[in-house]
Amino acid sequence: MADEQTFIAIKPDGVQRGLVGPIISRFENRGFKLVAMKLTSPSQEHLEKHYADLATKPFFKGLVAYMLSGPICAMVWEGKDAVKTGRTILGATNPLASAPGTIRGDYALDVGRNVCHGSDSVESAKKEISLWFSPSELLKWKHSQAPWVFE
Ligand code: YYY
Ligand code: MG
Repeated sequence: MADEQTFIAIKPDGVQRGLVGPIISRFENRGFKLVAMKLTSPSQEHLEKHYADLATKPFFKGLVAYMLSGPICAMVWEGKDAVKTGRTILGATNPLASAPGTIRGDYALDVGRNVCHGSDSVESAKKEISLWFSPSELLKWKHSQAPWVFE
């Protein structure tokens, strides 16, 4: 599945803490291709839609407030097994359970400030990409390093 896409978003704490570059580097270094990216401050309604599956959770209100607290760097990354590998790069939801070497395991301590979002399935990646980006924002381009990354 060389062309699988996943939605990755650097949350407001990640942007404020200057982690945009280091997080992008992890996906670039692994061999993934960036197909869309924007710094954005979405509405409450948009964020409630993004986290609709969690609407009944006790932390939902705080989660939406946190996501509204500053700009978010929204991205789409493409490559082999991008969704599952993206989650591996991210680490566990609770940073205390995230292995060192993962984004959350290296940069976070608290579940409510876990720095970065990544789609949890191919189906949710499709939903999230279409919520955050219009089709024209997803660029089709040839990654010159692809033959050096893929057999
Ligand atoms: O996909 P992931 O971000 O790893 O976790 P989700 O279960 O989808 O929860 C989304 C988001 O909610 C999580 O990144 C932090 C926050 N959250 C929380 O504040 N407290 C919890 N007990 C669980 C999740
Ligand atoms: Mg999730």
